[in-house]
Amino acid sequence: DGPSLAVVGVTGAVGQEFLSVLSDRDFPYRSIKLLASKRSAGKEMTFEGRNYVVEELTADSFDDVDIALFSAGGSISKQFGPLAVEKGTIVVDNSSAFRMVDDVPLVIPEVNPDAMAHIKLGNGKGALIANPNCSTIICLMAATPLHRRAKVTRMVVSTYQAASGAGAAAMEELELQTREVLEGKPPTCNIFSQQYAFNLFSHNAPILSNGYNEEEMKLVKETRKIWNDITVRVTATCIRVPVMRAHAESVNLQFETPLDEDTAREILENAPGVVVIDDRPSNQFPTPLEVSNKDDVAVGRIRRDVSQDGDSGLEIFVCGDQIRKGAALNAVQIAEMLL
Ligand code: 2RA
Repeated sequence: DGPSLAVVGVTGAVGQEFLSVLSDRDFPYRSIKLLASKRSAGKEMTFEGRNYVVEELTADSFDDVDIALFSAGGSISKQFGPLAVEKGTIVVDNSSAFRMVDDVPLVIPEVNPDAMAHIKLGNGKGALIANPNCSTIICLMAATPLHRRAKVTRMVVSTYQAASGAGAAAMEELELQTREVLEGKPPTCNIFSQQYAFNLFSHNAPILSNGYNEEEMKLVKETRKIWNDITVRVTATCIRVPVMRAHAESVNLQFETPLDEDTAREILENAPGVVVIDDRPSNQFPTPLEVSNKDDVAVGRIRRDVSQDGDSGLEIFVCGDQIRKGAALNAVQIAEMLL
């Protein structure tokens, strides 16, 4: 038993991870529709021992759907999300299309579940809930427990973002380029305009008039919305690095009230969805490979910020799987809150 589901963008990296997470967590559903573009319609997929044929996404796809998980890009979400809501579907949208719309909850279940408390399944009323950007989710899973205790007044984030954030094709290109470079061949650059293997570059998102790119401003704006705090000062530098599927982020926090590193470590050790990897003697700290394909976000390098007076500043280093907790797991957890 359970709700009827639809997965929109099922052939993409996040779409496939939706299915993995739904299965891993035994999400209850009475039916599931696999939806994709015309190009992918007709493909056969096996899910939980049953064979499905991918259907083309149309305006009529949501007639009998209770919950739809979207990850097919902003334009598809804009075109079909509102149509699904009109049919009474609750849409959990992984795109950036609606994240900053005032009455659309932007939710990390461990962080701000109350933001979607008014949305109920089964009353025939559709709704739209936005999944935050992956680098925002990963950062705030660690920063929020500390914020709740000592109120963050300023957050400086430097991200080291994996290929998966640019899609499955970017992951394939990273692998191809790595082979090519090792074989002394010129790298194939289709997804990115420059060599990615053995290199790193400023995130590929468009640069805005203030010199920040869209990825950086997502972190700034989404943090303020999720924390419901327009006073917190946030700045970010987002970099694409040659790593497959997990983001790493260096986070500097300034607090309104002092927070010493031991207390911070204790808070993080008790934080939901967070694991502390902070072994100074053996220099063992979070790595993208360690967190890949896992649910938890790992945090380490927990230390007082020596550039600040007393315990008003803290440095941490966070790693999280971009496709899982950064996208699919977070969205499925949102859907679980509707059950
Ligand atoms: C990235 N945050 O990593 C984006 C994916 N949504 O490029």
